[in-house]
Amino acid sequence: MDSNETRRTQIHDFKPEREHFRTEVLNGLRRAQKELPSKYFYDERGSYLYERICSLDEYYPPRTEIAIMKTYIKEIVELLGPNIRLIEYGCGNCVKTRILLDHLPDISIYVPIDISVEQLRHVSQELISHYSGLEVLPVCADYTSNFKLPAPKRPGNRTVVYFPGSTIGNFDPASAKNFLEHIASVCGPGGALLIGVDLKKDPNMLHRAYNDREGVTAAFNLNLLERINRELNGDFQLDSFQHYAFYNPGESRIEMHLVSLRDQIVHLGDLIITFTKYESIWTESSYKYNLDDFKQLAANAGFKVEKVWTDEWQWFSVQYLVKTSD
Ligand code: AVJ
Repeated sequence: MDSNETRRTQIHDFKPEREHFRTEVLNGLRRAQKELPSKYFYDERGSYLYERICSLDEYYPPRTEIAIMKTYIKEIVELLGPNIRLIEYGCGNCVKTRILLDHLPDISIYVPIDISVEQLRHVSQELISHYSGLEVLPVCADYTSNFKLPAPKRPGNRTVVYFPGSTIGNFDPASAKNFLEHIASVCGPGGALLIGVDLKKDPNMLHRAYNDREGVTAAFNLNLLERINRELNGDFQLDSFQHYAFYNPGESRIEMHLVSLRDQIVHLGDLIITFTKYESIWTESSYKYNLDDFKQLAANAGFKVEKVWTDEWQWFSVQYLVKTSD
């Protein structure tokens, strides 16, 4: 503790470099189907817009997942067990985590990992002042990259990874398997994964969730171009691109695109990117699963699904997976 009794956390910073951002953007925009990685949505404004999305009527996942957590919290914390080290991938504002923390009085270590440094700093400070016995070890990183987890002062009984929000939906099937394998190795022997997985449902409902009436999702999508303009010296004209999102049932995914409304050229520093009218940049996929598909994916990655909780309409699931011994 500091002399003034305020505990402070230090962020372990593996924040992606500007140069890495540039490389990924340029590689994506050079493809026949132009693409941008969805992880770059979350700059300060993007994180704010995502929070607004989360309070939209049409965007059912957050409130559904929170309701599931609250309904089954006793069962959930029972399975997590005492004295755990909890590692969270993409903690955002930690609303769901707090439900866990409130019911895990003996948790030892919490490692929030997020790509957005502003939000991470803010929530870490809040958590340490609210949960006095908890060791908080925040990490700023693109969690699909390589980085080292900070060492705790004292070890926990076992590691549980928390991966809520159906962020796993952003990974295509091959990458999802790789990432779950990576999580399995982070968990170690006896470890577990608590994960939120969005489920297949009426495509019209999915369509509404990614095409809200207020246009917040559209602003969230377009903000990526604004970020590129600012950080990579670009000159995307935002009113020449349009948000376009649809459910692709054959691939079981929402696809978000930004469609060029005219023939145009865009500069990125001294590079030139050309767009033909109605050509798109694919900015995000959000895969939807059924329970059997996800069980199979988990099994392929070294996890056994031990428990599934869902809402009464089976819109969303929270699943507890244990590492199978290898
Ligand atoms: C944060 C990845 C779970 O895929 O539903 C929300 C992001 N994109 N609206 C999702 C998002 C458009 C969201 N995830």
